[in-house]
Amino acid sequence: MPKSILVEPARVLAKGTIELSDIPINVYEKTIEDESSNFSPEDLLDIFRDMCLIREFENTLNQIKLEGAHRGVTYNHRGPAHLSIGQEAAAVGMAYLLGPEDHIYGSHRSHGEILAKGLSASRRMSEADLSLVMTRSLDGDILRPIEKVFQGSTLDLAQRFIVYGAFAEIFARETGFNRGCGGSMHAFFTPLGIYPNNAIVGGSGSIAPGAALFKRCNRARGIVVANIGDASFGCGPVWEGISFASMDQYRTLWDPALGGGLPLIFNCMNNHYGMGGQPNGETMGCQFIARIGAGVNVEQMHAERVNGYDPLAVIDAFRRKMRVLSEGRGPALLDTITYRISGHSPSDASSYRSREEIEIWEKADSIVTFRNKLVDAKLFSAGDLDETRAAVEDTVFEMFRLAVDLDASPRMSMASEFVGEVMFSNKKVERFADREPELLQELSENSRVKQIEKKVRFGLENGKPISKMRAYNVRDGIFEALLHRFSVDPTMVAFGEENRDWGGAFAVYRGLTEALPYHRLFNSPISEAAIVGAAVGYALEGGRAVAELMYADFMGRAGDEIFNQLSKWQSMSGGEVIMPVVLRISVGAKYGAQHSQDWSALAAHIPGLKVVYPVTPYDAKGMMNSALAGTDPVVFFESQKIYDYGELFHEGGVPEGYYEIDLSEPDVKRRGKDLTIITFGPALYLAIEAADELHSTYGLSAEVVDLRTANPLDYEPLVESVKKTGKVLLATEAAERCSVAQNVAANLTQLSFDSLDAPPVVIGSRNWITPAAELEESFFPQKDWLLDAIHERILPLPGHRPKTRQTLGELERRNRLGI
Ligand SMILES: Cc1ncc(C[n+]2csc(CCOP(=O)(O)OP(=O)(O)O)c2C)c(N)n1
Ligand SMILES: [Mg+2]
Repeated sequence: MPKSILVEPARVLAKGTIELSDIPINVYEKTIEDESSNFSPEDLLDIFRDMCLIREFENTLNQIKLEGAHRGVTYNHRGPAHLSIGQEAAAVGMAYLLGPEDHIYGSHRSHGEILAKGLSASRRMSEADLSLVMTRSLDGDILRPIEKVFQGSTLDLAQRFIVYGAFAEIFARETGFNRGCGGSMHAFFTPLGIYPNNAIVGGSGSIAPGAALFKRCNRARGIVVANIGDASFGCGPVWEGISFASMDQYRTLWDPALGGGLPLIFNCMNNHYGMGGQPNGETMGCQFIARIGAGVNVEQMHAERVNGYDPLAVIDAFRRKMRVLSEGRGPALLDTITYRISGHSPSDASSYRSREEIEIWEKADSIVTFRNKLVDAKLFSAGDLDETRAAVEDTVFEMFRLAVDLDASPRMSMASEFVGEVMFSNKKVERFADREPELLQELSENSRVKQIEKKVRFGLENGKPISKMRAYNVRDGIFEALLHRFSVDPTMVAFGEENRDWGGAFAVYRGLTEALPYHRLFNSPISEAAIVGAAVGYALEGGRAVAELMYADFMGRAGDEIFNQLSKWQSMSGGEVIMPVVLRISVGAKYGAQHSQDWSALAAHIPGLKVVYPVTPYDAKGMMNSALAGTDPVVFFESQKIYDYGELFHEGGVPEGYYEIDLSEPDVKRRGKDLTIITFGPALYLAIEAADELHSTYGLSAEVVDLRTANPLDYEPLVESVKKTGKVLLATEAAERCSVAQNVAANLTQLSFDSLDAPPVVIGSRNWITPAAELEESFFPQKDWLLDAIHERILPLPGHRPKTRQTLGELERRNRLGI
């Protein structure tokens, strides 16, 4: 059933004005006395202590970066340290109300947020739970060195655990939160609700909405906070994330029982600077980040500016925004004003700001101001607070000393393959939750299921292809695999552009609209970065996501999300998180230069992605089944040319039941002995045509091997084939230069050198733009190109007269010209 949001001329053409409401600016004006019902003196002391702890943590790093020593302990920290001295009140205020079920995502400058969140979450946990977190995390490796130097209460131990885990991570120790695989800009620790911090400015802006989506779709407790800088509001993915997070459908079309708008706060840590550029007055035009809310939705994202130099003002704002989120009226936007007294990094000479400016903010120091407030309110004496501060500084120092000690806190050995081992999780998970998957109908009632039932699951009858109407095709294979997993894993969701009523960009999802509630299959905004980013956030939270990009050509729009986020969080977590995302990417043709490129090589080049390209219904179903049962990010390329192809290779056709195909295995599609043709993508069908002609005209039998996958890739079947034939041609529809086929050719040259009669030859598309549909034959490889290349460079074909230029001279010429 299509949704019904009627578009009426009378309404959309009616005269009027858009009314905006006032955006509050620094409205908090309560005194400590006014807040007495919200905070006990101990609570206020905790806030003070946490701010001091963060300041000392950052001071320590500043000292060792600038002077190579702190309190007599020398240390050379080679990596970065983006410090947040001055931003402590904003961090502590942000975290104060959050428990372990509330999840924060952050930026490259998030040490303070991590510490504040860890401390706040630990205070909100039972001793037993907190102990479990510490003893179980990394098999106790973080805790063990601390226990050797400290015995005390669980909460005091937790304080040390948080400081030590963060220091050790920054110093690349095995005992760090992420075994040193994350480092300063990426440290995180999910058991306390501290999710990835991102060295890509604004990176969390597209990921956090997916985390909040998980909370809604799975009715999980807690909220999500995206802590991002003021300059990050210039980033496209941040705007896309905001747009994804504020879609009307959460409240208009989704089951109200899910809770409405996303429980997400975009919290701008507004320190007034990028590195040296100033969003306010120079690089942006909004003057107030809070103003952005006015352009987003009717509720203006409940945006407001908050005094982030007063922790209580920030807590007050969070309390009010959290109420808004709990009413299903999220997302919210906070413009939390703060100031970075430290440089962007310790080497920053602050050439972009005056000494006077820094001094004014130093005078307004939030820690001193808060201390004086507590003293003025007669809650604590100055002496008490100074003692508290000194004690916490000592604790930070002890943990620093422990973290730099190579015996207590070793680094991973250089010879270790650990990083390699955590690139992929390689697990299988049937379902990520035990509840019944939500479906709108019995699957046997589904129109698409019924339609497929009538199809013929093998594409040949008496050796001849059957009609496209009757043949079970590639689309059906992908559909069946998806439907299976939707019916098994209740956490599984799919989204992308035109995914619902339209049936997915190329009708793979047709029928799913009837079967799935809105929140399991929905249309996203045209925001490729947010689509992939949200899938990443969703998976980090513990669910399975399928995201779709309409064309490979749009990968650029989601470049960071594919190349830096989807691919890297498993390994940057030190193997602590998994990334069960399937990113379906359709490869086009006939649509010219910006809609017809095969960019599989871009994905294959990036460590941390599995990259597959099945081109038969049997392979599509089996490989999608594997991708959807696994825990790794799989970029799943699909060719638009062959969506409606029947199964021509797998005898017996495509099984009705469930089966998996190993994602690393190439497949011999036709046996032969004289020559191997290796294909990637739909070039398989071209290779079959060429093999037919080699046989009929030249009496040669070619073995055709379909790679099916670019990474991981088991070379053994390829090496075996080449051992037999001694000759190999590779064919791909991707532009030839730096293609997956070129990489395989290079490796085969090494692996099969002794078997080869000639170097492997790669035939791909020209290194041009894809021309108009009518001219595509000059661009995509054709049968003659393959035959001519074999003749010129591998095995002279008796009597063959080349129709195209495939000589070595031509290869050189093209490369010289760069085309
Ligand atoms: C995508 C991207 N562009 C540029 C950079 C380099 N860079 C690192 S921090 C930074 C400024 C970020 O400013 P803001 O978002 O306000 O955060 P702040 O540093 O002030 O905390 C820049 C440009 C980056 N890391 N990522
Ligand atoms: Mg900034």
